[in-house]
Amino acid sequence: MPTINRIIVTHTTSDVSDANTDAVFELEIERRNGQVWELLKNPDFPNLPYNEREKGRTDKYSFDFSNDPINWTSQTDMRIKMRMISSNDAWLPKSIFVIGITSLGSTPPAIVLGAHLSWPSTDWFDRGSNAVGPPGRKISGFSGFS
Ligand SMILES: [Ca+2]
Ligand SMILES: [Ca+2]
Repeated sequence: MPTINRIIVTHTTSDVSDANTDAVFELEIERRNGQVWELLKNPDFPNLPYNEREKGRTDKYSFDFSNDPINWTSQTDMRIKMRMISSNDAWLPKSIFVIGITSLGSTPPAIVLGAHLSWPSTDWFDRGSNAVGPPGRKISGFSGFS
């Protein structure tokens, strides 16, 4: 199984009304232990030098785990979530891709951890009392190939 030194997340925000947000997000990497999902890492998404998650715009994030690489055991026993941790300003993506970069010289050099070509238009991220969706959603795995 691959050892992952870096994770790249690329997402595009939907064009629909209020899809944009200025909220802060974290990445959550979890491993299944029996019936329980254990949190391994939860780094904040880095701040990019412009206004992120605006309508129709694509944002790219890189998470460096080279000091403590991730042993990616399988797609069924590992998962990656994205969680809104500030604001009540809902966000709706229209695509999300998650790439794992393995250690230098290893084969394969990268693996696709998540591919959501058409993120479901109902699957908002949100927080607060009138939230239109949960703050955290799984972004690993595969969906929406149409
Ligand atoms: Ca919004
Ligand atoms: Ca924004």
